[in-house]
Amino acid sequence: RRIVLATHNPHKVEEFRAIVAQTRPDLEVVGYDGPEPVEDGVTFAENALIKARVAAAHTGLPALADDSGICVDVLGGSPGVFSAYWAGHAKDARANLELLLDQLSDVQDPHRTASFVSTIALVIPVDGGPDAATEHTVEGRWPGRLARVASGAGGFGYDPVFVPDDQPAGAERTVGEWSAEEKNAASHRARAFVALVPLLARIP
Ligand code: ITT
Repeated sequence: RRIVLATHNPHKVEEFRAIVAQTRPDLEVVGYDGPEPVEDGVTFAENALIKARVAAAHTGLPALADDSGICVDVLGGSPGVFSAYWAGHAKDARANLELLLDQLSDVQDPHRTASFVSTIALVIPVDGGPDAATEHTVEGRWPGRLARVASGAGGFGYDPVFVPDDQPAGAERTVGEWSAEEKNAASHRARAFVALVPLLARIP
């Protein structure tokens, strides 16, 4: 059975394929290259639904979308839904994380806490018209803190500056230094997917 993943971010496609293969190897995750919707929601859930609805309507397939970001406690949850564009309009991952490190330059531990958040929307088209669909959203949160300097070349986005809490005591590795397997077993996206699994059973 095919399910379309409504993202233009190739890293998300790779991570979803690995995560889905662990629990639902029967699902074939297909990419989406249709129109890119305007993400003008103010929450992760709104933006994830905006993306999944467009892909479901465009393909007629059940659609998944992830809207995600990093939420820094001392910044009141920012960058949050603005994570992709934190340093401007160019979706420049390096500029984004450098700006964030600058903004936190005076903040000492233990106040550098942050979480990665992933909200996954599932939109299942149903018989009864092009606009008829059932919709679900789930959230995964991965707590940690911001490193002082970027390190590691793995992953994408803010991975080189995010130090998850769930690692052996004393370990200080950023997600940029984790393997893809380690990240996909622990991440916000993997946690959201755990909550999604029972809902996937509703796909007819
Ligand atoms: P799509 O909307 O096409 O899915 P996108 O990259 O623009 O792709 P978002 O709007 O959800 O996706 O923005 C999420 C941003 O949050 C992303 O660009 C990264 O900067 C950051 N982010 C999300 N998940 C991340 C992760 O696992 N590791 C590092 N940074 C992440």
